[in-house]
Amino acid sequence: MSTEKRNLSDNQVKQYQGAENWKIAIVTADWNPDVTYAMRDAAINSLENSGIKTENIRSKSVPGSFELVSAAKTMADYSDVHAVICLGCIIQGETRHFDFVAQGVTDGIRDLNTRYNIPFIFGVLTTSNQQQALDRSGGKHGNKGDEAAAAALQMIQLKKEIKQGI
Ligand code: DLZ
Repeated sequence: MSTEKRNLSDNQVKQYQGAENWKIAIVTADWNPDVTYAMRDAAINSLENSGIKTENIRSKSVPGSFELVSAAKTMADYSDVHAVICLGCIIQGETRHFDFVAQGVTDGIRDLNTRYNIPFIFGVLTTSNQQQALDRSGGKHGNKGDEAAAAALQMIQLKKEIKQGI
């Protein structure tokens, strides 16, 4: 499935009323740091451009993508963030490890979204090689960190509107 025409990184930065009070957590996997840190930096930049205060962005690292779920859950349990952005990059290797890590983090983030009333954003690349990952973390396919930030803000707004009956 091509994302060329649906690249959220191309979208203009959106502003939301009250966003200066929104708190966002970012959890980033240390595996493939050239990719994941570039996504994290882009996400932070996007959030700030949308009016999120720097002090309201809480950024933490985990060893690998598999640990994203646990850290995201702890963020939800022990902080007052309005959304958790999970960033990782899983690159296909010679063994089936890729499948297990990718399945685990996908299922885990999906489950968090159904169990908690804040959004957990799936910003995990699953690619065949490093070039594909670089293309999506500041390369020709944009930066998925931007997209994750945009998705977080849109979901916070959506949940607010639903709660207010709008
Ligand atoms: C072990 C492993 C491997 C082989 N590949 C990746 C990867 O491509 N991307 C990633 O984020 N993490 C990888 N990991 C580490 C696991 O996510 C996890 O940190 C370890 O299995 C320890 O639980």
